[in-house]
Amino acid sequence: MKKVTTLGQFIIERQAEFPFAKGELSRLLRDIGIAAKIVNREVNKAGLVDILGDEGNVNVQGEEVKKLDVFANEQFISALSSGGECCAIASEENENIVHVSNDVSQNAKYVIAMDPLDGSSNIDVNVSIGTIFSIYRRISTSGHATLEDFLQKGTEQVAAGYIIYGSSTMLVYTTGCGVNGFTLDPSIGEFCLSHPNLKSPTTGKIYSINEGNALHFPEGIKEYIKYCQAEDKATSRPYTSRYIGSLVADFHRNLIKGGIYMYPSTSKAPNGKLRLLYECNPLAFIIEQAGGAATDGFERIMSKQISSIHERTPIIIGSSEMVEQAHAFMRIHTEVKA
Ligand code: P6P
Repeated sequence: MKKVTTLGQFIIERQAEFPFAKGELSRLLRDIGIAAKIVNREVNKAGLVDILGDEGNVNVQGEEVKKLDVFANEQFISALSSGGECCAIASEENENIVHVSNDVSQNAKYVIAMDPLDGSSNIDVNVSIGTIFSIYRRISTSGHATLEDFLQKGTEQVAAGYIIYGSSTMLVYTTGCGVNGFTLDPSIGEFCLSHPNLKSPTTGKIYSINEGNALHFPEGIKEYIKYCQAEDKATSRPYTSRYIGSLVADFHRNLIKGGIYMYPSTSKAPNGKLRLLYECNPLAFIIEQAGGAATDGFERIMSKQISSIHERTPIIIGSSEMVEQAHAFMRIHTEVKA
């Protein structure tokens, strides 16, 4: 009988990894795990109760808000607020920072940026969706958290992770000491260590991009896609095109199997679509810890200066050799243009 390590046991065993925390970060990760289980329960029965369909509102991004988005946002904010380790939250669902007002949390050391339910347009068609989170140590020393607490480079993250609500529900996170994956065992209601010290293959045969936007891609991306599609047995090409349209699902598959996900700038979206603070930076932290890479086509995602909490960025993320190959095409075609 293999030893089962729950998320809680693992966090305690690895406590020493958090040089600054006396247990606060551990409790923060515990609070996220609790909210994830509650959201998972609703996601799994979304088709059975009237929680599907549009809330009738639109979120700050101008996108239709599904009831499950609202529910997930509320659950994570509630769990993080009551846990007492987080003083403020930036969420895709909220235009401004959400300050945790209870006395305990006022002086908490950490702030969290999150996309509570990414890929929500897939909820009604039973496609995997996910939660993405990023944890920073606050810079401000007292009172309410400030925007500056959130506008830190991705290199300043103390932890990052995602939950994927798929054929099974997994929580994958890093604190900068490698990546570990936990699968929810519904029979005991615990996330159990299933993917210790996750490493991503240095290369792969899968490329993920919405080719419906192909006319508007930068030349370098167009040329890289042609490279992926060319016949070359020595490099296992043509690669396979896999695009679910749910970032966490596409990212997780590529993390495990090897592959590359691209959401480049287009003429319609000059800064791409995905959010730097609570989508790209946390996934960049994970992929780098797993041996992969994440850039905006020119610079490392985690080194980018950030100027607003909902700022978008182009992203190329996945197996290191594939990201480098895409970069080479971007460099050639940018130099040519320049
Ligand atoms: P498009 C979902 O809305 C999302 O934010 C990501 O989960 C997904 O990868 C991307 O947008 C899909 O965008 O423009 O290809 O539909």
